[in-house]
Amino acid sequence: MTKTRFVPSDDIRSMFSAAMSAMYRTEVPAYGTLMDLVAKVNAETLSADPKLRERLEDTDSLDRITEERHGAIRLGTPAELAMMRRLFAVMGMVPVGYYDLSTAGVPVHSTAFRPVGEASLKKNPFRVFTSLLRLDLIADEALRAEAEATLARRQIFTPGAVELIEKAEQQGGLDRADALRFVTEALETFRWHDKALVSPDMYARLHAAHRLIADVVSFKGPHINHLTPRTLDIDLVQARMPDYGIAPKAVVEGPPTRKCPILLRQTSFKALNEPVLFEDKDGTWKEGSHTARFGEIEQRGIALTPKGRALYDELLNASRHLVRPAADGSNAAEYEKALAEAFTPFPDTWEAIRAEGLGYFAYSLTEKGRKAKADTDASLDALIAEDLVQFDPIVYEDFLPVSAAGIFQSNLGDDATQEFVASPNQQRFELDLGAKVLNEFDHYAGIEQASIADCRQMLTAIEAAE
Ligand code: OOG
Ligand code: NI
Repeated sequence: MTKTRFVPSDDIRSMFSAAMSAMYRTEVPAYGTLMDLVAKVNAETLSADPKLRERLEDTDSLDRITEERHGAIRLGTPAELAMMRRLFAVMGMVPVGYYDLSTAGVPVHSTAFRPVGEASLKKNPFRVFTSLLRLDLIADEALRAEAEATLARRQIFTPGAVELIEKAEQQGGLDRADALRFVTEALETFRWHDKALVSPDMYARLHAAHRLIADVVSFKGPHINHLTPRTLDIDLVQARMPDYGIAPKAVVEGPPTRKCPILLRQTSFKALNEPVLFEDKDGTWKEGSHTARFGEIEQRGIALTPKGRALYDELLNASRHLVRPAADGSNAAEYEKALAEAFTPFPDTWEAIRAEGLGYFAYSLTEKGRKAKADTDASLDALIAEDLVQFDPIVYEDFLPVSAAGIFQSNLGDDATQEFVASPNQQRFELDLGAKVLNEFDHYAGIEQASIADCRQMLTAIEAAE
């Protein structure tokens, strides 16, 4: 009997993200324009900075630099979330991190499904920020019940997708024909539907309760609401968007521009108003519209330790006490200035970030370290001081709740700000998900520890060989 060959899950993810990108460019032409702008800025940045080009050639595949890094969806029920976890697992994506966005006025909590190993991230870094609607935060009980009933009637996965998810789980993978079919079937879930599930009247009521509730409850499925390529110069793309006929959100989310980038900076173009048909009680279709889909860009920096993250949160808060970014962009320059000033206490050299224990680093032997006989009992600092060991920042692969809320707000319409009582409920989320989420700090600490252990092992091997 010949053994079936399974397609590696990393390859299925690559196939899927390429298919999603093609679909989204067709559905949202402005996104294609953004992609072109990003490719242009990346090419310019690389030709102006040969050192950066060299470094990226060593660490990333340069030809895929503008490929999407993430997308986002919003789900309506625990059952949808649980099945989504199983769907992403087929593509080697697992839930990492828990984000409570209720504090920021958005009635959802979220995780990111993403690949975790270095090889998998390199092969294809695609991840999906996935939110679950929290109807428990909606005060109007009648509306909540109506929303629940509407959500209970929809089936967001095709029978083919479910069948292939089960098959992958039973067999431990999918062969080529099944993998291709899986990608096609899975893609259906993320497609845009211009015929709503609800009447114009119900849409209006959901919308009045919160725009996000209307976005989740009114449609047949959780349309992908944005895709996000990586840019090498986010400030430049932000500045040039208007030249390309697309309206950027007011400010770039996250930390200010720095020499040593930390965490994640993001910006987007504003969501488009798209025509939608709503079925009235008499069975006729009424024209209306809905605003949900946009395009985003991201630039990533070093993953911070809990200490570094606490400092980041404190400084970001401090800056927002000084200037709160206005949705219309009227105080954008003032906000940028306040943000940059607020962040002066955050060291801006890799040496200082490391010395103060603010960021995670991957350690490796230097040229000298690979040859020299070292004192294997020496401390890490001593090995670095002797130029035997070097360190490189570990890239932050996750998300930031305050930034995510800023992205949500700007594409839900900027007047949508609403207060909710902060109520993180990771336990409930994990129960609904059917699994625990990976703690991102533990994950980065593990990568750092493993790199140190590797260095020590190699030094010991060199010593033994002498
Ligand atoms: C998700 C917003 C969060 C990000 O990049 O922080 C996000 C959404 O709007 O559904 O994608
Ligand atoms: Ni995003």
